[in-house]
Amino acid sequence: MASLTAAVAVTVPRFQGLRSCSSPAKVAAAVAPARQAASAVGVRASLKEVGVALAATAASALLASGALAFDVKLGNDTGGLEFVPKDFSVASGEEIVFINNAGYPHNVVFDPDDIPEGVDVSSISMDEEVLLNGPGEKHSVVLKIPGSYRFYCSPHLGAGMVGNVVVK
Ligand SMILES: *[C@@H]1O[C@H](CO)[C@@H](O)[C@H](O)[C@H]1NC(C)=O
Ligand SMILES: [Cu+2]
Repeated sequence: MASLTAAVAVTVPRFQGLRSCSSPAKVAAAVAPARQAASAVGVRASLKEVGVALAATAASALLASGALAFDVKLGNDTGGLEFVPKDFSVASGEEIVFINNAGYPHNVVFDPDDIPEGVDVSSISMDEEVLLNGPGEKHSVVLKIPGSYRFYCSPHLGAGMVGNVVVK
């Protein structure tokens, strides 16, 4: 619960829709009927269960909507040829969004020899020849199989533009 709360607090400001649907007024409105139902049967414990169920529903909805996406910059802010961050971990099923920042063109190619067994590399990689040329252009992936995945930018591989993500 604590980590869920922290994740939501960090990422929600990017999303107007989510911000409004998680406003205190609407949360109170959603919880109020549950409170009445609980007091009607007079079981204190059921209130707690409703809370847990609401949190679980909210967490899966956030995951499905990409609201918990992990952003990675392509090129650092001064045009350095690196992923920012370049070593990180995400939860299985969490969306990773690579965003063109500076020093482009860039791309995101997963190393077929350095990803978990059973992963179809073509479903997560960009083509070596395809480049993100404009600011803010994106490549999004969702990695479900746990393990370590190595990726690189093909035009800048020689310059050491490589990264690694661990899916937990
Ligand atoms: C960007 O990368 C370059 C080259 O690696 C480095 O010298 C520079 O300090 C980095 N800038 C920032 C803002 O991290
Ligand atoms: Cu690059």
